[in-house]
Amino acid sequence: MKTYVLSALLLAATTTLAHAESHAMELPAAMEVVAGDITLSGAFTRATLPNAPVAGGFLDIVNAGAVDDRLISAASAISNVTQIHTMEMDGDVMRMREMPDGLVIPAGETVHLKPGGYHVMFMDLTGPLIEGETIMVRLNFEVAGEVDVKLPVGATNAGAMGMKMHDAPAASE
Ligand SMILES: [Cu+2]
Repeated sequence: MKTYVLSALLLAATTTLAHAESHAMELPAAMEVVAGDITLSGAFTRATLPNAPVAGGFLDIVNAGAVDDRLISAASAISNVTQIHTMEMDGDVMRMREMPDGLVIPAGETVHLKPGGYHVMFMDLTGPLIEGETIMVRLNFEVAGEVDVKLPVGATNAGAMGMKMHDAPAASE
């Protein structure tokens, strides 16, 4: 709390700061969705700039079960192609890549889909994503089956990395 107040005084860009300070973003409260042993929470996406061809979807996936599950695919009306992506180093460059076999959600573990890491990739968008709106995404799990989740659309930098913000708060004016 103290940190928050201090930072709020220092920064005009309190929106970004709030993301760094708390998982409870100022987005409409992301609903928790339970399907069998799988629980989805903290889902969000980001507003797109005009004519942006792609957007990312982020959420936390908990597998409380005794067997591994796998996020096989995703689909949404906002994109003609939707893939599950990972980020990996290609030489000195971080690139994203489709995971053709999907993303394993190990038994008893939580997998975070977040900016800079695993994400749902919305490609060939059918329209812009507008901050404050909500999009629907259908996730298809090997064990838990199809699960629909709402992704509130945050700012273009929603969920920007907290660590970075903490390390260099002055950099964001
Ligand atoms: Cu991607």
